[in-house]
Amino acid sequence: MEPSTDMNEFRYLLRTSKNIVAVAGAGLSAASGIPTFRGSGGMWRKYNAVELATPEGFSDNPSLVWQFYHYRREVALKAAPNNAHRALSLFSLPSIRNQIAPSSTFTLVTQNVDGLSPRSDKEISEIYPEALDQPQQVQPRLIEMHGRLFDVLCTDENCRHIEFNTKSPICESLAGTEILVEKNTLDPDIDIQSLPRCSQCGSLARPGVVWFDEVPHHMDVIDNIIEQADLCIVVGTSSTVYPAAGYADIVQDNGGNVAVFNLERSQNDENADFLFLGPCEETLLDAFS
Ligand code: BJW
Ligand code: ZN
Repeated sequence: MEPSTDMNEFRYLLRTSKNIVAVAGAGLSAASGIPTFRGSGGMWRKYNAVELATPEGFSDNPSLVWQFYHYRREVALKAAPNNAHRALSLFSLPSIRNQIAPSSTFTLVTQNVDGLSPRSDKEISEIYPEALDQPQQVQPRLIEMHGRLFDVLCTDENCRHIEFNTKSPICESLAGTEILVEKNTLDPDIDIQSLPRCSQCGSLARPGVVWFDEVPHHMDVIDNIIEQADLCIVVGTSSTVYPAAGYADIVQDNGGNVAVFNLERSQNDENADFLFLGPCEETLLDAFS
């Protein structure tokens, strides 16, 4: 059966669901000017994912990888949350959610590393300070499963110090190299000693993001949330990268429902119960209204 596109029917489902999870991807931040990975204009069309987003790529050439992540940090620092982030942040406030989905829990599991969802949560909480008085749910509001662009992680196994660092540029040797990234002419020879170093032990540091073949963060917590969920809202992801790509199936296998919000058709969306094609910064606002 084709997925329903009836927004009123979806709003009724929201109202009657008890454990709601949203699984988000790069499309959530597209309207903020953050490039996606796949599809037209996607970063993996222009840059080599194996060179730039694997542990082997980093050990082969940390200079290339740091330039790529320095560029990504600079783009994210200049960006601001959009209406899709805000719609999810508002929905994550119990006082607001109660009017749309009474007595429910909600967690946003995002694959994005750009920090825009936590920034949006903070901004919305400042607008609705009374929401903080509401009884808090046990589950976290937000999980950044692929790490954070602004975490800097020590590569020394015995140290593993991690630091949240929004310095721009992160170090002098990377200053201005964002132009090289845009031209796709990265410099493979920046001296390793002048790349970001651990503030505790001085070893080479790496971006605190989850690369291919690495285990995403908070897997136990996420697995539990997915097992409990009776509604999975899939937002702006191509649903090609596991384990996130498998969450909708698990919820459906457990008898729950799946609603996909994407600009265009995505992997496996024919099996969804609801499909809302269009920019999520518009469709999500409509869904939660
Ligand atoms: C809009 C929009 C708008 C645009 N509105 N929509 C073979 C088969 C199956 C699995 C594997 C396999 N070989 C290897 C694997 C595992 C591998 C994997 O899945 N590979 C696939 C490519 C096949 N996965 C891993 O290695 C993961 N780890 C793992 O599996 O560990 C084992 C383990 C797991 C669990 C327990 C125990 C052990 C790690 C994956 C790490 C992915 N890392 C990256 C980089 C992160 C850092 C960084 O940002 O640089 O994560 S890659 C990249 O892809 C990034 C993203 O988070 C991720 C997903 O991409 P996303 O978000 O879906 O973006 P796009 O561009 O693909 O899609 C955007 C969508 O938005 C499109 O659909 C647009 O239409 C839409 N859109 N504008 C709404 N306005
Ligand atoms: Zn260290």
